[in-house]
Amino acid sequence: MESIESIRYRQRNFNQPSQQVGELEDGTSFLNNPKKLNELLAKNGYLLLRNFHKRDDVIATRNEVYQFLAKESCLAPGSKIEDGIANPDKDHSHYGFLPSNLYRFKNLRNVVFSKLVQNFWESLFGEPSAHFDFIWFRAVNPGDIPTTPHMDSVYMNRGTQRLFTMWTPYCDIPYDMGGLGILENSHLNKKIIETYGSWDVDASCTAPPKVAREGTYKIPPKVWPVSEERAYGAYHNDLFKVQKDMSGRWLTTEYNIGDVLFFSISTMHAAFDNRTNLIRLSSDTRYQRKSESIDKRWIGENPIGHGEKSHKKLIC
Ligand SMILES: O=C(O)CCC(=O)C(=O)O
Ligand SMILES: [Fe+2]
Repeated sequence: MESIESIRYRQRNFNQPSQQVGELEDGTSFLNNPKKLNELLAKNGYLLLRNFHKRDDVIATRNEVYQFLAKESCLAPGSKIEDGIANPDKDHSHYGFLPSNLYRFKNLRNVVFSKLVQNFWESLFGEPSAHFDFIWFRAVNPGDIPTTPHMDSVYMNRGTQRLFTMWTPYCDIPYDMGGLGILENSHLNKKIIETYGSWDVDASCTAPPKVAREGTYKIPPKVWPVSEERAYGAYHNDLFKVQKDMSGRWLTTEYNIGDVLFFSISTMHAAFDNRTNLIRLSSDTRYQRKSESIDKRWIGENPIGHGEKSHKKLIC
């Protein structure tokens, strides 16, 4: 068993883990107290709830996805499908996000769009909830570059800003498998939220924007970042540097099947290295009040998502 201090990012350890990393606060005991959950979400920018989903539904989804991966020769030959052991001879580089036909998997929809989830949000919102149709489903292979630090807002801020992510693991994720981490108090960092956090990855300037120097944010909000290291919407590829810029510890935990982590689109998060021989499975899905405007890129049978069709030109 490894300790939380062993987590790594891009093969680097934390220099002073006792000050730089910590455990996420567990909100499970307040499950039936929406007032308290709302307070906790506002205070921390996230909610960790253990055993939230029906375990059998999560396991059914996990098995369905591992079966799909087995057909693609992604699992180790001769291994048990449910174990999710990666095929060391397979080039996994084209995976990361699994293909969108997975959305049709009934088991997956039973987990992420269940009555349980719907009731949960309605009790927190105090009014009907809605969700994006798009489902982000990730298979993270041993040695893959983990998710870079980002706020979800840069990918989905064309509707309400009161939008929340539900991150669901489909296997147990001990520290050495690299689960999700939250940067403590990042959701309260107005300066970063109003600069980096209000970018839109599908927008660009008609005139070239001033190139931002590292650590400075002179680019007008809503503009695609031009510097390399912020490509694909990351605040920065270097998780350690993000911590220096913003302070706060990186908070994570060991996740078990059934657990969920909810967070706001202005909460900085990232993942850690998967140092096991197993494929890590998780989904992320989005929820909001039904009465508020919704980002149309993620709605419908075949959401248009990022790219050409979503491109917005700005004068800046
Ligand atoms: O699972 C991951 O590695 C990243 C998840 C994420 O970025 C999200 O849930 O918004
Ligand atoms: Fe994210």
